[in-house]
Amino acid sequence: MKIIKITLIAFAGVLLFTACGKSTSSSNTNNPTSKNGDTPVVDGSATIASFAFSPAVLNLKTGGSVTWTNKDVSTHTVTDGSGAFDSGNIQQNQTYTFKFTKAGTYTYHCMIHSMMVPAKVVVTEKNN
Ligand SMILES: [Cu+2]
Repeated sequence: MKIIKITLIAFAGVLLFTACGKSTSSSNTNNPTSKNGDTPVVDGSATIASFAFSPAVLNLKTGGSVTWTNKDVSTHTVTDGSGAFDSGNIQQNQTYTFKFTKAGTYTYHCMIHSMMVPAKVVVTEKNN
């Protein structure tokens, strides 16, 4: 009887482990790598390459600037959805820099390519 119980517990353990493993890997897929991690930076940089903004989320402190570099042959723009900033056309290897003085979440996109996935700059107060 004792052996059966142990076997059942071990089996349940394997099931739990499998479930945990699955949920961990799926959450990784939903959260693409962020070069800057979760720690807000004073000044940040981002790239536009292969029709994608990277990192997808950039954490910044107020007063900090972000410089975007276009690594594609194609022209792109860095355009905030609520009009806070708009780079205009950025040619290959050109950069655009914007200084963020107000805290908030800025979701930006490319005006030329509607299929490009929007990215975010999350700005928090410097004193926090
Ligand atoms: Cu574009």
